[in-house]
Amino acid sequence: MTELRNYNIDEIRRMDAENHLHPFTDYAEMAKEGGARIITRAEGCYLWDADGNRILDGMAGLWCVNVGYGRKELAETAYKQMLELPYYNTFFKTSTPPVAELSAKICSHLGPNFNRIFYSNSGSEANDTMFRLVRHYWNLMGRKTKKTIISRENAYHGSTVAGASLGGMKPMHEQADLPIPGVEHVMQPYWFQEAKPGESPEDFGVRAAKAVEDKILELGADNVGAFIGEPVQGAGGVIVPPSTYWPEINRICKKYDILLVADEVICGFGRTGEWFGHQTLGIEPDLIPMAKGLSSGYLPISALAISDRVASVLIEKGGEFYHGYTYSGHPASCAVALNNIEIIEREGLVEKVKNETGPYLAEALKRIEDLPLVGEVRSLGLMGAIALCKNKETREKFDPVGKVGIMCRDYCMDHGVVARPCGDTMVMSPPLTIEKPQIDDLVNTLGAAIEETAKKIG
Ligand code: PXG
Repeated sequence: MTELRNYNIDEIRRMDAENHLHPFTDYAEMAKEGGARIITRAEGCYLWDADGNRILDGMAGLWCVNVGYGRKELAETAYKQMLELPYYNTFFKTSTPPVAELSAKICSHLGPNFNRIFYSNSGSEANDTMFRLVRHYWNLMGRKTKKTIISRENAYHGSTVAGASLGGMKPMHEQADLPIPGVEHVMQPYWFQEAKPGESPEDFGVRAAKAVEDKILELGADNVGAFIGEPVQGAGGVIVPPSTYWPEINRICKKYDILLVADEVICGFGRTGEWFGHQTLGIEPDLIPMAKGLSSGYLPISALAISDRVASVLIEKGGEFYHGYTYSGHPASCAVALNNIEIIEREGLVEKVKNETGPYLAEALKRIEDLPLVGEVRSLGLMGAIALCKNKETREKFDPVGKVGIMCRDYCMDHGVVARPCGDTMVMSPPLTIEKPQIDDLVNTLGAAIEETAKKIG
C-alpha cells in the first residue's frame, strides 16, 4: 500500500479557493472568511485538519459514517474488488457477485415484503428512481392520473430536480423555480414549532397526518400516487414526529390506495436503534430510498428497496424499465456496502444504539435542557437536536433565523467538535461506534456553546 500523501497545504488551499465550487456554500462569504478548512485524515469518531487539530465528528460526516472512520477492512475490500473487477455494468442482463450478495443482504434486514433492490449513487438519485417508478407503476396499473406525490414542508429529499422538488426547503425551490408539477407539500409534524397553544403531541400528530388526508381529498385520490416522508426529518432539524403521526399516515395511505415512501437515507442502517427508521416508528412503506449508512460513506452508493406489491407489477407487466445509471450496482461500492453491513452486524451496532448509546444521548441532552435559549431537546437513537429560541415560553424564533445556530457551531468548532445548525436547532448524528465519554464531550461542548452564545447576545 502507498504511504499517505504529503500535501503542500498552502497549495491545496489555493487550488481549493481558485478551482473548486463547494456544494451548499455562499462563495463570497467563504472567500471572505479565508477559504475552507482542509480535512486530511480521520480515525474512529475523530477528524484531523491540516493544522493538526483533532475534531470530534458529531455529524458522522453528513449523517453517513455509521461505522466510523479508519476501517482498514473496507479499504481492503475495495482494493481487492478493484483488482478483480473494478467495473462492470448491470444493464444488459449482466450482473456481478457483489451486487447480487448486497441485494440479498439488504433484503434480509427489511422483512418479508421487500425482495428487490434498484441501485444508484446518491440519495437524490434513489429518490429520482422512486419518482419515476411511482409514475411507471400507476401507468402499468392503468391508473394514469395517479401521479402527484405529496411531501412535507421542510423535508429534505435531495438536490436533483426531483429530489429538490420533493424536498420542502423554500430557498431551494425559489432558486430553481421548483417544485416541478406533480409535487405538493403539506405541513411537517413538528410539534414544538407548529402545535397550537395547549395542543398535546398526540393530538398534534393526528392533525399533521390529517393535513395529508385533506390534501388527498383536495386533489382527489385518483390523482395522488404516493406520499413521501423521512421517518425522522434529518436536515430539517431532527424532527421526531409524535407517536400518533405515522400510524395515521399508514391508515390514510391504505385507505386511498397511495404508495407510502419512507426516505431512509439518514434513518437507515441503525441510526434510530433499529436497522431502519420505519421499523422504529411503525411505518409500513411500499418503497424505501436509502444511501449514506449503506456504505458508511466509504464509497458512493444508494438504493431503492421495492416491495413485492410494486415489484410484482413491474416484473409481470412492465416490459423494459427505461431507467438506470452507469454506476447502478457498482461492484466496488457494492462490495464495500456489503462489508459495511457485516461490520454493523458483527459489532452489534444497531443494538448498541438501541440499548446503550441512544438512551445515553437522550439522558445527556436532558441535562442541558434547562440552559438559557434551549426550547426543546429531542433525540431518537443517535439522532439528536437542541432547538434554540428567543423565548422559551412562547417558543418565539430568533430574527433572523440561523445566526445563533452559527454562533454555536463556530464555538463548537473552535473547541474541537463538529455540530450542525439547522436554522437555530443544533443537531447531532455521530458515528454509531461513539462511546459514552465522547457523547459527554459532544453534549458538554454544545452546552458550553449555548451558554457562551447566550452571554454574547445578552
Ligand atoms: N434524502 C434524505 C432524507 C437526505 O437526508 C438525501 C435524500 C439526498 O442524498 P444525497 O446522497 O443525494 O445527498 C438526503 C441527504 C445536511 C445534509 O447538512 C443532509 C443531506 C445531504 C447533505 C447535507 O443536513 N441529506
